[in-house]
Amino acid sequence: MNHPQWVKHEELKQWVEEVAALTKPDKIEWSDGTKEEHDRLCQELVDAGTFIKLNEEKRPGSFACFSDPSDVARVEDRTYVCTKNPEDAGPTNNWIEPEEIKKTLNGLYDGCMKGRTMYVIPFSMGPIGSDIAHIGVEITDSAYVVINMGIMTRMGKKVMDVLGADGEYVKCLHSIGAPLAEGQKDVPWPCNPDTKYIVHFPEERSIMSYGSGYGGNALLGKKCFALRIASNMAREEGWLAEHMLILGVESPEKKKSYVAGAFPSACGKTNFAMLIPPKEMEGWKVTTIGDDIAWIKKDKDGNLRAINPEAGYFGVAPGTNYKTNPNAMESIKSNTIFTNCAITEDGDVWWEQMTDEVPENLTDWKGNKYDPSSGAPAAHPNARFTAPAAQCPSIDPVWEDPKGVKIDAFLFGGRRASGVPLVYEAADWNNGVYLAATMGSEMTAAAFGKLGQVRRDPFAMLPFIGYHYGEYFEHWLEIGRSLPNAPKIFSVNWFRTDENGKFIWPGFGENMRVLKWVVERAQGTASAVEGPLGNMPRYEDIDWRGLEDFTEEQFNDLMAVDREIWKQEVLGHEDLFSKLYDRLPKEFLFMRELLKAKLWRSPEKWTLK
Ligand code: O2Y
Ligand code: MN
Repeated sequence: MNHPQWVKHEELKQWVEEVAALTKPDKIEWSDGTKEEHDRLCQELVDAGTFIKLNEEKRPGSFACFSDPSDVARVEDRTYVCTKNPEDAGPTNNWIEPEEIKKTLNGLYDGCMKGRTMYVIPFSMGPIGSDIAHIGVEITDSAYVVINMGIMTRMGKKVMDVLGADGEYVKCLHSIGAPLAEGQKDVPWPCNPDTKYIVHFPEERSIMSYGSGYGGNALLGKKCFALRIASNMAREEGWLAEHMLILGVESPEKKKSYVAGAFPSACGKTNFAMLIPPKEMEGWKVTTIGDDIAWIKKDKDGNLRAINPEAGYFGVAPGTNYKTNPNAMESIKSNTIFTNCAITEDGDVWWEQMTDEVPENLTDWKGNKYDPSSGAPAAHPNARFTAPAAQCPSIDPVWEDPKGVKIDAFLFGGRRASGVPLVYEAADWNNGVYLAATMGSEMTAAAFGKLGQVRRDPFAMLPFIGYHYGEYFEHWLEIGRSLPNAPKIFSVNWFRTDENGKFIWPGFGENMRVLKWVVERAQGTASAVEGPLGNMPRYEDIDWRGLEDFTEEQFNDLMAVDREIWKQEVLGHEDLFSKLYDRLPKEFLFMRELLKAKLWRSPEKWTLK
């Protein structure tokens, strides 16, 4: 078999040949990551009816596409972590014995690329050559995947140059599971509507995905590698792979701090990562390092330094607009792939809440003329944009620094209508780990379970942790033990509601007020009082310039700790701990008792005043 002369890695060539022998593609292409390759594949996708070229004047270099209606999101119930010992995958992951699932998958892969091209994509998660970065190679039969991986990762020949003849890489095998028989006409979004598997083998650091062409199921660098496999690598090697945004906060005096924040899916992480402070908070600035994933390693001085392993945003389109996230809107002005958005009659895209008015004559995400009276949305609720991070106006000047940025604070936040204050600071690292381990979020329509019910989502990693949560908590405690100056840890909640179900906190850019207190706490310059959950800002500790109408009473309501709600909350912690008991750090049991004691000692409704 002929491989490009820039591929020097014999073991990789052998793997490619083995996969080709099994999947039987018509041809093989190594992805070199050039603009010529990108343009050629986009044109091929247009010719195949997969891509629709958008109006070059309105969205230069951009394309829209509609997925198969059966292939619109990550498939958590088809996602597996396959360790030799089922206990190692932990009770929160689906598990199948590795040899058994490989037999099943190899059966499915046999001939699955017939009639198609097999692409080999070398990619780097993180700036090429960074000590914090790692390399993967994805084999796929989807040109859509190649284009999206080209935006979301550093991809192509330059990665092979770093990998050399014997570098380590994560094997990522992906097939849409839709071979073409001789003469069979293709469809715009081929996939396997009946059989999907997203399978991880942490012990051999490899991934096998079958049947879906969508997002996290197919762009294997993202959730599969950068979280599920990388969380295992991180545990073994003493670092952290987290479902976290990373942002920079610059003060008027130009002092820069960096904050990493974990929020469950669908909690507005991209909006927060690209926040624009209120104009009255003159001189304060937020810059973006990443909106979804952080890889964090300890440097020689004992600081935690983080990179964004990704190079693009795979953001949710519906709800994104010039009020909620102007930086995202600017990021997607060009060179963007839109999946499952509606298309306007003049060749642009649209989605719910992009504008107040619904444009006339839309084509909806199923490719039909949109009927606004139908009650159905024009764009799928999980419609996405894939855009280069470099196009974001708030991108931090050092976002590609191979050394990463020093993390000064961690934030953990869920969607909680009641009980959880706007912000509080954990007393120390261990209490912060407890806080993050017990965080929960209320179900939105997009998530599983009953609307409004709290789903425990420790560290916002529930769908992404690649091993047993008990060991993951222990790993976080262990990291803290070796830090001379550990970042402070905070809980935040933008979603508390009043008795009419209305959000009390305005959110979006106003979250800057909380961020300012957080970074000043990290620097040791802001005040706080000790509440039952941790250290809390008083009204006078927050900068209210431009939001003077927000009263002290409203703020105290946002910060109140209601003992009855917390009784339930602590029962939720107990539930979680009993599921993880075997491998749970036993300190947690004492920390829970201490929390109970603090709550029982406080008034029924603890308030700041
Ligand atoms: O539905 C998908 O395939 C994507 S899910 C996703 C995409 C970008 C960032 N975060 C998420 C998530 O589910 O947390
Ligand atoms: Mn995410």
